[in-house]
Amino acid sequence: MKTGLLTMMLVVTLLAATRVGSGALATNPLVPTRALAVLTPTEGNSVSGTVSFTKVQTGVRIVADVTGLTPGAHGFHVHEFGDCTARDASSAGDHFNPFRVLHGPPDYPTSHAGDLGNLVADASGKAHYDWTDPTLLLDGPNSIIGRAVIVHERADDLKTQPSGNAGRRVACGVIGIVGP
Ligand SMILES: [Cu+2]
Repeated sequence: MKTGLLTMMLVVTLLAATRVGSGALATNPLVPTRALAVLTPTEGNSVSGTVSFTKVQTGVRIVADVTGLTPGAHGFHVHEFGDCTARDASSAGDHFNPFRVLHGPPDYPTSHAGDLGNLVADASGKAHYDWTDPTLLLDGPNSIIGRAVIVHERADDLKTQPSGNAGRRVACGVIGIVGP
C-alpha cells in the first residue's frame, strides 16, 4: 500500500515536471527555435539565397538554397558580426569562433562553431545544403542570432588556418529570429 502510494506520487511528479519542461520550451518567445539568413551578393557577384536554422533534438538543422554560384565547392560559414554593409562583406568579421579553437570541418568536435563546410553548386550554379550541426546554438551567450552567414568564392579546404583558404566573400546574410 505504502509502495503503491509512493509510486503514484512519483508518477504524478514526473508528469508535472515533463509538462512544465516541454511547455516552457514551446511557449517562451524569448527562446528562438528558428532563424533565417537571406543571402545577398557582394559587389560584382550575383550569388543569393536563403539559409534556415531550426532547433531539432540533435542540434540545429541548417538548410540552404543558393543560386548564382560557379559550379563546385564554396566555403560556407557563420561569421562573427551581423553586418553585411561592406562591399566585400569584410564587415562581417572573422569566423564565429567563441571557443577560440582551430578552423576545421563542421563534423570535427573542436572546429569553429561557425564552420559549416562547403556548399556544392551544380553546373547551373545552384547549391542545396542540409546538415544538422550538434554544436550551433540559437540562444544563450554563444547564439548565432545576429551574426552573419558568408559564402566564399572558392572551396574551404577545411584545414588552412584561420579560414580554409576559401578566398573572397560572394554573398552575405544576417541571421535573424523567425516566428514560431
Ligand atoms: Cu567564411
